[in-house]
Amino acid sequence: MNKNINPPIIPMEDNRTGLSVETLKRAILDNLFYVQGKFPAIATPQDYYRAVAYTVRDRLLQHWFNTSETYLKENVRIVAYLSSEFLLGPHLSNNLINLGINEAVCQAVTELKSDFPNIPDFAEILEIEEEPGLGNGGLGRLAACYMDSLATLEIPAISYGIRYEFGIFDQEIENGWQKEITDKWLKFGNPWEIVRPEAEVKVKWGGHTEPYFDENGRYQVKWIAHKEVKGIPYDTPILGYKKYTANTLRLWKAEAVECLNFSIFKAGDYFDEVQDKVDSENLTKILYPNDDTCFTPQPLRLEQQYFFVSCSLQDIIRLHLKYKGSLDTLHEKFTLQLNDTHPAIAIAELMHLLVDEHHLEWEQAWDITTKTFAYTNHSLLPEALERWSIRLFQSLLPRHLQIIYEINYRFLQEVALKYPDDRDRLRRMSLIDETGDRYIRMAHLASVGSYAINGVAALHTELLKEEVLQDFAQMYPEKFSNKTNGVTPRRFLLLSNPKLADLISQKIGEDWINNLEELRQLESFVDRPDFCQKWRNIKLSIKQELAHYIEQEKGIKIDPYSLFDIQAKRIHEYKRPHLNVLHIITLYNKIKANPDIDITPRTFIFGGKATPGYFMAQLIIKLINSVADVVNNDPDVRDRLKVVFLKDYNVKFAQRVYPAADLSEQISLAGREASGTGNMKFAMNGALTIGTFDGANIEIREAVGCDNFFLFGLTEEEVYALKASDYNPWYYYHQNSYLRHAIDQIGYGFFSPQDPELFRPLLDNLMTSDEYLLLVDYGFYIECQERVSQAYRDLENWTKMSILNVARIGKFSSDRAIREYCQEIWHVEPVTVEPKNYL
Ligand code: 26Q
Repeated sequence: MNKNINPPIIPMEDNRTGLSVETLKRAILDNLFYVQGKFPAIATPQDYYRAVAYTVRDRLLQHWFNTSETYLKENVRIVAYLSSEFLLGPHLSNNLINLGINEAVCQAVTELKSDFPNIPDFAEILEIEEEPGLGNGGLGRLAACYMDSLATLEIPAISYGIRYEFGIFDQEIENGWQKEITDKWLKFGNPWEIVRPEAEVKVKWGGHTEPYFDENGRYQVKWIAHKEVKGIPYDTPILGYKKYTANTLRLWKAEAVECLNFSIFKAGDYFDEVQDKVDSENLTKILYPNDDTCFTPQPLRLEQQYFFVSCSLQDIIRLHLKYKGSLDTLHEKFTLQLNDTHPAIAIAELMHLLVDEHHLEWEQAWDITTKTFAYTNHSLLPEALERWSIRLFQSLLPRHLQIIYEINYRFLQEVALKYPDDRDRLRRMSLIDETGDRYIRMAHLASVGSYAINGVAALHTELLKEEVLQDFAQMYPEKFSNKTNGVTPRRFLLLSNPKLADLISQKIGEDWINNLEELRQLESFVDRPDFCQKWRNIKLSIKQELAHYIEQEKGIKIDPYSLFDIQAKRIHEYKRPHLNVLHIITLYNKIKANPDIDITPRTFIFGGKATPGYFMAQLIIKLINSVADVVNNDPDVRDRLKVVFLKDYNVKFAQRVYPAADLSEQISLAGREASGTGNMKFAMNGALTIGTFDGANIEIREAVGCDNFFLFGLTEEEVYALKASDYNPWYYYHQNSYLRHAIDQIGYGFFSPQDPELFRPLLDNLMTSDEYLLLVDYGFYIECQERVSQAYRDLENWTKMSILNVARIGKFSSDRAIREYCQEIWHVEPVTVEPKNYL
């Protein structure tokens, strides 16, 4: 008898890497049981989210390890991106599309649902993820878009930042006012990070310095610090779109050093010691909800900056020495990008590490340092520039203060050599501001210590060279360049607007996802009525979804056929949401004066957080909500106007808002918005822009064509000239009866009958200084909005303009921006990572 001794081998996919639907189903249940410790009958939606998240993470781990291994083996040049903020948005959906397993995982969840009905729908699972809100706004989101592009373009990169336990606050609206709630993004843990305690580093503070002579008789300085904390790295993989490259985001958490000091114990200072431990751990507790309009020096913020910078530099040096050899080649193997001045203390820290710890000569250390760093500026407002008092520096970082003095001394000698007898220039360029109390000017430190300096839009870079950094641009013209911002089309089109993305791919294939310029092919479809109809239908269905959401959330019924006019961004006076409000009031008054007036129905949607303590911004939120109450409830309006303020605007929510917009409000005062990136995201989703001659608006208009962009308002030169003359808001007030009416209504309490004086501070501001020239631009804005209303009546033409906006938006991909950084600043090359099986 033929006996079969060996049982047949049934090929089975590995639970953690297999991609078939069957394997994914098994893996989800497996992770639910073995990682979450739950079985289906008792699992919560959160448990299921995590089981799916782990299932997805499992599938990218090999790529991640393999990427690091490839970089080390091939000894490649690496970009290290230093940023105090990373506004990442949810990981799960992004990783699903990057791995190309969205459909398979969706199907796996759906099939599991027939056995276990308590599993949430796939869409609900995606919604459960609490996004890591580790940033305030544009600057933090830019860092996240750039990481996406770096990985997708296969550029060797590592990003460093802070693992804030509490990210940007959650916003509630109570009685029209913003209320801040602590963000608890880590409440259920974070499945995307892996802690690496073995790579901890120590950071010290305070104390004093002592000179000494080393064994070779060389003068050295020792920093005797009095406090020390540990930095523990938490790593998150950042996968490229359909690539095997997974770069690392390394975020540092502060922890107290292990053992208490027993000599202090004996001295009875136990409680002081415990307090010290608590203080250390507080370091990375919270993200400062600050904005870029006004720099307020909070000592803990400087400690945070120094903490993450020191951790990151020590990490880089350790990696470099371990794999790449000696310190004199540091700048060849790494280039360090400073995302604004927040990490600029890195320049002094690298000098400290090279000179004091690794005993390089000053000149050699300075040579390495100035070949290592590059600096991006994000703001022109002089009052937003970071300045830290000498006193604070002396107590926190006494050695770094000495180093900065030394850098300054040598630098000013160079200035004096180049510009003899120009004392004023020396005063202007010094790293130390000595006009009153003495401060360190971080933008000057960054400019002197970096080999490249860039602005984030063409106008911004021009103004940077003419204004805030003029002297530096004269002295080092070769350092300066422009790198207009970009945004990732993966998150902000493919993921956020799947219907439009599908339609586009049906027509032109999928190449646009990695090469956004390909969208230009859509131009040939603008005259095809069936395509235009589909485009319009998609926009309508997304607007219906948002309308449905708004009705559920706020009980406000909105008309999906009305023009969706959206301003969603941080609330700042310079972004002028109150100009938008003046337009709403004007339309309202026109209806009141003539209830049968034929106006284009509009839904005004606002979203955005205001810095706590920034009273004027808080008052603007209250004003929007107060005007909404009046407009939405006045029967004369007959639903032709609706005003909605959507609470808690964040990345997740932004992804839902951009696709629903007909009109994108980009109405900052010319010369104030460095670039803006929301403007790009709206246009990428087919919204038309009403915008000023500011930031990247100018370049967007140039790209999409001036016929497809609603431009209004003063130019930067006109703003400059008007500010130089004696501008009087009253003149404009008296000139325009609609403006007068709207202002008077706000002033006498028409929108706040219970508290007629409520908006007085806002009004006083407008009528005394009107720093952002609302009264001047009001007339241009209203006239332009009238053109928008007329244009929206011709839906066919509007659709064409919408298509052309998308077709011509290619330049604003973060891939283009990153390619420019790679070629013109960093000089790094892509490195292909091949797939590899580790087990
Ligand atoms: C600084 C010191 C202390 C505490 C907080 C801060 C701080 C934090 C965040 C200062 C500034 C920021 C954020 C700035 C920011 O988001 N700027 C925006 O950057 C975008 C990306 O380049 C531009 O598009 C926007 O125009 C710019 O406003």
